[in-house]
Amino acid sequence: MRRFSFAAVVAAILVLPLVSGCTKGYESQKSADNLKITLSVGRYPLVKGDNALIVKVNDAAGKPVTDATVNVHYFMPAMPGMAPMDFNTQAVPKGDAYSFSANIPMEGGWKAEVSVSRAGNPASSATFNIDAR
Ligand SMILES: [Cu+2]
Repeated sequence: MRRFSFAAVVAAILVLPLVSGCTKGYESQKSADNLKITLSVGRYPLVKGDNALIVKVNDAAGKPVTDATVNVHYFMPAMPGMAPMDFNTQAVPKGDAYSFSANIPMEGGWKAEVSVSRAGNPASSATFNIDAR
């Protein structure tokens, strides 16, 4: 019994990081003109199907920008035997941030170009690399 428990503990120690690695989130921040754009997702890598992502926008003073129009272009560049896959969606305000759903049809490397427009300003954009498995 004691031997079995020890084996179970060792197995848990070896397996837990692998399991948590699969559910660890993603967060990346990029500068775009005077703004900081942060893309995050709770479950990463993305999966085939629907994924809920969050965009945060902060101004030069670090204050959340909540009055912007946030468009997301997510795409998989052309690969041998596959035409490029392109999707556009508008993120909707959610608290101090914006949320959108990305429906991913294929595993692999994707890019998300996030464009932020504020009244009277040209759009600022940043591109993020995201993986789907
Ligand atoms: Cu592809």
